[in-house]
Amino acid sequence: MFQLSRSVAVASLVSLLGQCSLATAQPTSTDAIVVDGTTFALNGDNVSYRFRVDNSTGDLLSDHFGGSVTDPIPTEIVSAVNGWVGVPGRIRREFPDQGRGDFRMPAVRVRQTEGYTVSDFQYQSHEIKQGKPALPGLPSTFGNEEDVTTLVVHLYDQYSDVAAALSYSIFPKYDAIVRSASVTNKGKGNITVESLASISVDFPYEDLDMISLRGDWAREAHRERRSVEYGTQGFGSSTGYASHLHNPFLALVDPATTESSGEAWGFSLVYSGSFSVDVEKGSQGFTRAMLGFNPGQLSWPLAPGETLNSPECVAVYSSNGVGGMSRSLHRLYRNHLIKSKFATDDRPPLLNSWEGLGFDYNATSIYQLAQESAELGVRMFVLDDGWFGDKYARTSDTEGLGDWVPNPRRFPDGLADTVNNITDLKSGNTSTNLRFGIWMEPEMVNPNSSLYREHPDWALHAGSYPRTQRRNQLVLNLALPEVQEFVIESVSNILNTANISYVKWDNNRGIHEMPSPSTDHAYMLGIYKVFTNLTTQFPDVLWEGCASGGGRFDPGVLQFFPQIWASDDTDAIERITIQMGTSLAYPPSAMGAHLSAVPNQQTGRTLPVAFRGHVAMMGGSFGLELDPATTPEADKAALPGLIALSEKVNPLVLKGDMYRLSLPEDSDWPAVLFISEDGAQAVLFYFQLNPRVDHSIPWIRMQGLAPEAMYTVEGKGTYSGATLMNIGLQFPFDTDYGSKVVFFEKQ
Ligand SMILES: *[C@@H]1O[C@H](CO)[C@@H](O)[C@H](O)[C@H]1NC(C)=O
Ligand SMILES: *[C@@H]1O[C@H](CO)[C@@H](O)[C@H](O)[C@H]1NC(C)=O
Ligand SMILES: *[C@@H]1O[C@H](CO)[C@@H](O)[C@H](O)[C@H]1NC(C)=O
Ligand SMILES: *[C@@H]1O[C@H](CO)[C@@H](O)[C@H](O)[C@H]1NC(C)=O
Ligand SMILES: *[C@@H]1O[C@H](CO)[C@@H](O)[C@H](O)[C@H]1NC(C)=O
Ligand SMILES: *[C@@H]1O[C@H](CO)[C@@H](O)[C@H](O)[C@H]1NC(C)=O
Ligand SMILES: *[C@@H]1O[C@H](CO)[C@@H](O)[C@H](O)[C@H]1NC(C)=O
Ligand SMILES: *[C@@H]1O[C@H](CO)[C@@H](O)[C@H](O)[C@H]1NC(C)=O
Ligand SMILES: CC(=O)N[C@H]1CO[C@H](CO)[C@@H](O)[C@@H]1O
Repeated sequence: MFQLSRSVAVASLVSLLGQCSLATAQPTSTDAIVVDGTTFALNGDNVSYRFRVDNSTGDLLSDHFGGSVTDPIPTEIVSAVNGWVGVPGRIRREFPDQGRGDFRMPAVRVRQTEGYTVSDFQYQSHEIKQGKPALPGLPSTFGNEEDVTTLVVHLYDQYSDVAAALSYSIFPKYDAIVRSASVTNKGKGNITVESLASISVDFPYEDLDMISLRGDWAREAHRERRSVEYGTQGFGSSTGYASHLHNPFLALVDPATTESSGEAWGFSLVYSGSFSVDVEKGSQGFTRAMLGFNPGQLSWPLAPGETLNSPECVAVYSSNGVGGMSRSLHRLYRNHLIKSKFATDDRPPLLNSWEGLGFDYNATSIYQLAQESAELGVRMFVLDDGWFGDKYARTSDTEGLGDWVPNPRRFPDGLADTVNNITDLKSGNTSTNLRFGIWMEPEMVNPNSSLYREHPDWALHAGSYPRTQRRNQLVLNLALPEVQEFVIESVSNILNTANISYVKWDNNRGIHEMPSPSTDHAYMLGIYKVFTNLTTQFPDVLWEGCASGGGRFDPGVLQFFPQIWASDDTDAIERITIQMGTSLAYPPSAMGAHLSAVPNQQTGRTLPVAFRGHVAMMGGSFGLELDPATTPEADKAALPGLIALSEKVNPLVLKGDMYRLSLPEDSDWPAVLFISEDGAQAVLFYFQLNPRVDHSIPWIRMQGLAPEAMYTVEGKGTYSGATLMNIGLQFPFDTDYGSKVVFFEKQ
């Protein structure tokens, strides 16, 4: 029998239990990191994150993550212990461990040498570092001493001699806190880390909605909003990659939060492998949110002295709705995640050979296609799949992957000869040379290849279980140093043989059989090593990530590759949803988006060429996916103008702030406004999805403009920001699938 719960002040709880002191010390400064004894505050321009040590237990307790609070905060009152849930299950914790009365999901689970999974991590010390140290072997946000400050809290489990460290970095201008965790075996026996979250936040709120991005191949990043219910709910990936199925991103929002108002917390995991996102509303009414490794694919062995570092998770807070949350993430990622020199550099409009020629070409027909592309005004020609393999020539998807030598029959004079001829072509009517890009899929192997004949053990497998093929291919085990070397060498060789300015790095299947669960993370450490090597060796190459479309669209990849192909679905209507969804977490600069031939290869739909072009130019990397020789004349005639327009909007898309004015899931008239960093220019993208007969012409209201400033709107006149935001503008459409691109100039 239990007494009914009742609330007691901390003081009486302490006397009741004789063990639990929750009194708070009180930092009051607005410095980025304020420490008072063992009470910690991280302060951004508009965010505070506060936590403290419970001196009697050594546990780290959460106080606040939300709007700015720089004053002393009220002492927390904790409900008395009645029933089964112990004190650890009634408080908000920073690093919940397992086995001592907190029945919610643990952020860490260590199988100790003796086999049990209890642990007790207690505060030991802390340190503050100006700037932000890199995370060993893993991608991470970066910044100098003015941008970011880091607090590291060291914890120790004295019963098992296991140490943990929690790293908190604050980027004050972005209202972003970046968290990671590590576990070190300080004992004499082997232990296994069974789960480790990068971040775990306990919110004192019972009513929250969660927003995530779900999908599948060719329909990535569909926004899903649901209310957080009692118990656990979550999603993740066990594919070995971030995957199309769920993106490593979570937003928690107040149920009343909209695109432009209300509180929103965004969490984005800087990792490209299997992951787990869990949200749990516990019996006490708190909501725990956790992102990190997928515990089903970790079991990471730690010998004495070894450490496991979690990836880092970025957490941003905004009181300006989901849009405000996205813009914080966009700015942070543009300035402090993407390392490429092309992060905010104009991207060359390109033409990719795939939809035009597929596997069926030779040096002559490729050169011809490049010539036709150059005439249209593109700045880069990309040779897609089909150019490599000798004994097992890549002329279909049944062979050749792994044999990274140019096909001598298709390129009898060598690849360099073709590249030289193509880069001698002039783009459009300009004197600028065409650039050349190439497609590769370096992590894969076809059993029909010389590589596989020589090294069958390099493919991922589990003992004698059959090696499941997808698209006739297997995945190389990037956890092996010899495979890392092989990939570095294969790609370097190709890049050294010809003047190649761009690489599209594809990856067309998930991981099935693995030698052990920990291979999942070991693979990631391996591939990050390869990415680091190649992007350091070839900093002038523009790298684009791709994995059957958006199968690896994550912040880990963005560290190395400034752009990622958002989806194999190039249907412009589908793309509005996919690109707007992707923009929840990722800057538009990061999205590859192409105008493709009609009827669309995936949906069979035929859309006007302008509509296709306008949707594609909302992505940072614009291109064409068609064969000019078979493109209808009227469409072809429109292409030079659309390419030129894409170059005009590109700087705003790459560096501007994005406002999603209306969403395709809510409205027949989705719209996006990009505003330059200095606010001097803006460009509106406005679409009509379905034709409307005899319907009033809707008013589209802007956001993010200066109310007092005057703006000249192309073709409309000059209006104040207040008028444009509070009343808006009308744009009639006189055809099916209408689209408008409208420039604004601030006076
Ligand atoms: C907890 O311990 C730290 C370090 O000994 C001390 O600075 C701090 O004042 C203590 N806090 C409380 C609330 O007793
Ligand atoms: C710990 O693991 C290593 C490597 O797996 C093994 O060689 C060693 O014998 C193990 N040590 C103990 C004490 O079990
Ligand atoms: C290249 O292909 C075209 C058409 O597919 C063909 O006419 C031509 O003879 C081929 N050229 C070479 C060198 O194989
Ligand atoms: C190897 O390639 C041939 C075609 O050259 C194909 O028929 C066969 O299915 C391929 N084998 C595998 C294992 O993909
Ligand atoms: C490249 O140009 C040279 C010189 O004009 C020519 O001999 C060669 O055939 C061309 N190669 C290709 C693949 O177009
Ligand atoms: C090049 O100039 C010609 C003649 O003025 C024009 O028809 C064509 O569209 C131009 N090409 C591009 C890519 O601008
Ligand atoms: C490589 O091609 C680019 C674009 O055509 C050109 O600007 C550059 O000079 C070329 N570099 C070399 C070494 O030929
Ligand atoms: C890349 O890897 C190669 C092969 O291991 C090595 O020789 C080279 O030094 C590495 N380069 C960088 C920049 O890491
Ligand atoms: C949206 C919001 O509250 N913005 C504020 C963030 O903090 C800066 C500096 O403290 C203010 O100027 C903004 O108004």
